[in-house]
Parts: sequence; structure tokens; C-alpha cells
Amino acid sequence: MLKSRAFSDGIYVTQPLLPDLAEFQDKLAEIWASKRLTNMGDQHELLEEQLKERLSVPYLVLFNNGTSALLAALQALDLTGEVITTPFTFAATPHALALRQIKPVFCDIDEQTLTLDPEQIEQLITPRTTAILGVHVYGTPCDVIRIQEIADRHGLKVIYDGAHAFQSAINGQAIGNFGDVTMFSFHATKLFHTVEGGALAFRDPALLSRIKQLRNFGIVHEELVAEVGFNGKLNEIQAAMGLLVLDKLDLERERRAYIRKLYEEFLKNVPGITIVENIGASMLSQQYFVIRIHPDEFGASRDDVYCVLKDHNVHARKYFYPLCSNFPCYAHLPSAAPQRLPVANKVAEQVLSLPFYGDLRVDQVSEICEIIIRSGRDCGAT
Ligand code: T4K
Repeated sequence: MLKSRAFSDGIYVTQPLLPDLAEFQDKLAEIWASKRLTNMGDQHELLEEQLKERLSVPYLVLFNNGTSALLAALQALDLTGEVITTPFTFAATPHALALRQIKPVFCDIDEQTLTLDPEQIEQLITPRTTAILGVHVYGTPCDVIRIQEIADRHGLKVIYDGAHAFQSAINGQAIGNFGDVTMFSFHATKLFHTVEGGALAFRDPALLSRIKQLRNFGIVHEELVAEVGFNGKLNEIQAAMGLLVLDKLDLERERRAYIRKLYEEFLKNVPGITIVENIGASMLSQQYFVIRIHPDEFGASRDDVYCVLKDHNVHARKYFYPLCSNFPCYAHLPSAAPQRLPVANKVAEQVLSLPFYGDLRVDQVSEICEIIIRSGRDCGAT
């Protein structure tokens, strides 16, 4: 098939936000002069401070990626046994549990928000359950009120995987202020990034020294290693990247808001396509733009649309298919049985994350939507 000229270079689901090279070179010169490359140097400390403010949270600890941050959160909260979580997420969420020898217990998702369905949580609680791990998927907040009520009733901890939820808010309250701990990912594919990176946000001051200690091999001081920790530190070069990306973030968010509007205009009245809304978010993360394709009504399946886009050099992504509960390493778990997770299994077949980043042009968005709409007509006709 002929590739469109608009897409001769390939269009990907995202493109990292990059600072001006000259600005980055200036930062590098500063780091060179200081000879401080890692272990909580000036860039690191400044970024930690700025992110704490930006995310409006009392405490924030930087990590070298979101997964290691999540691992540290599980350890800092002394979680063991079983943790109830969603299968509709990136592999890192259940993997962090499994790596800590904790059994993930999969709970179905709500059809509208695509986050943990609070109605289904309580029946999964056993004497071995120690926590609920919700994911603010695509930046849509979990039902934090009901999850907290359930956790309080059963004496459970609450952790949120907020990898997609940078600057998301619920009723004006920043998303990092719910549950015991919230993890953020600062991977290059994220709205705010440090190439690779992540953070934990929390409100309990008692967690601060423990989390910092776990990030640095369990070291308390030169002559005391208190427990088994690991190397979760973000280096100075990546922290410098974060500081520069932070300066560009507001503009990127505005651009993404505009692109979201364009997509919505083009796709809102197409039968068989629904736009995934960040229900319950008083401020959007602007991390992803996701649609659901209902093949009976639309005429083509999600996989058909994915392939047609690919033929045009447009690389959308099926976040999150396959469902984590169907991975070979989890499929044997009783909670992973597809009949126990009907909504998640259905949604995983429908979702498609479309290219979404500030530099996407209007003509490109319009052409992507035309290709999608045409694919429904063409496949439906055959
Ligand atoms: N929890 C959740 C809910 C998550 O979504 C994630 C990560 C985590 C936890 C773990 O956080 P981290 O430990 O990663 O901090 C990407 C990311 O690697 C991953 O961070 C992210 N979620 C996941 C949803 O997406 P892939 O395998 O899809 O990435 P990749 O390399 O295929 O990139 C997607 C597209 O982005 C590429 O087609 C092109 C573009 N791209 C990518 C990179 C890396 C660029 O233009 N430049 C780049 O440097 O996982």
C-alpha cells in the first residue's frame, strides 16, 4: 500500500519532549565543572524540590525508573502475601509485586473508567491480603474514595501506580495525595521525563528516610547498612534533563490539549468509536489519547485499524493488550481466569492509543482520523 506523504518519516504513539540542545549542553558544562555525576547531587536535589511543588505533594523521592520506585514502595510499606490489583496495566505493575514475592490478585475494571472496579475488590480480600494497588490508567483517577473506605475497613495499605498521571487531579486535589504512596514514571515516553526515571509521592513523614534508604542500598551512613536496599538513584545528567523538560511542560500540555480537541472533533460522531475520557479528573494528565473500537458497529476491529494505520506508517499502540492476567507468568493464577475478568478482557481487545504529542500537526491528526474512518467503511464492505 502507498504510504501517505504526511507520514513519510513514520508517526509513533509518542515523541519525547526535548529541550534545546544548547541549553542541555550548558547544563552538561555545569555538571562537568562540578564533577558530581550521581548520588543526589545539585541537579537531583533541585529537581526533587521542583517536582514536589509541581505535583503539590508533601514528600517526593526521585528514582531511576518507575518500576524501581514501585518496588521500593512495596518494601517500605512492608507488604507481603497478596495484593489486589488491575490486570489492565503495563507489565511493570504486577511484575513489581511478583519480584517482591507478593501474589498479584487480579480484580476486574470498571467499564467506564477502566480502573479497578471497587464493587469487585472486597470479595477478593483474604487473610493474606495486605494492600490494594490501583493504577490511574491513562491518567484517569481510580475511585480513590471507595478504595480508601474498603482499605480502612480491612486494615489494608493503598498504593497507586500513577505512571500516566503526572499533574492529574481529583476535585482540584493533586493526584499524589491519595493512598499511602503514589508512583510516577518519568520514562522518555511520558509527558514529563528524565529519559528514564520515576518518583514516589506520599504524605507520611515516617516513610521519608526509609524510602531514601531503600533507594541507596539500605545505607544509613558510611558505617551502617540497615537493610537490603538497591540502587534506585537518578543521576545528575538525567536530573538536568528533567529540569529542562519541566520548563517546557506547560506549553506541551497546551499543545496536547489542542490535539485532543482535534481528535475529538474528528472522531466524536463516528459510530462504533468511543473516546476514552479521563472521567473523574479535574485536571487531565494529557499522557495518552485512546479510543475504543466496537467492531460490530464500526465495521472493523481494533486489530484491523491498527494494521491499516501501520500500512500508512502510523504506529498506534494497543496499550494494554495483552492483558497482564493473560501473560504466561500469571495465567495460572485463579484470579487471572478470563471469566473472572470479563470487562478487562473485552476492553483489552478494543483499545487503541493514537499518536499524541505536541509536535503532531493538524493535517497529520486529520489524516490519521480519515484513515481510521475509512478502515471502518472498507473492512465493513468486505
Ligand atoms: N506502570 C505503568 C502503568 C506503566 O505504563 C509503566 C511504564 C510503568 C509502571 C513502569 O514505569 P518505568 O519503569 O518504565 O518508568 C513504554 C515505556 O517504556 C514504559 O515506560 C511505559 N509504561 C509503557 C506504557 O510504554 P513500550 O515498550 O511501549 O515503549 P517503546 O519503546 O515501544 O516506545 C513507544 C514509542 O515511543 C516508540 O514507538 C517510539 C516512541 N519513542 C520511544 C522511546 C523510548 C521515542 O520516540 N523515543 C524514545 O526514546 O513501553
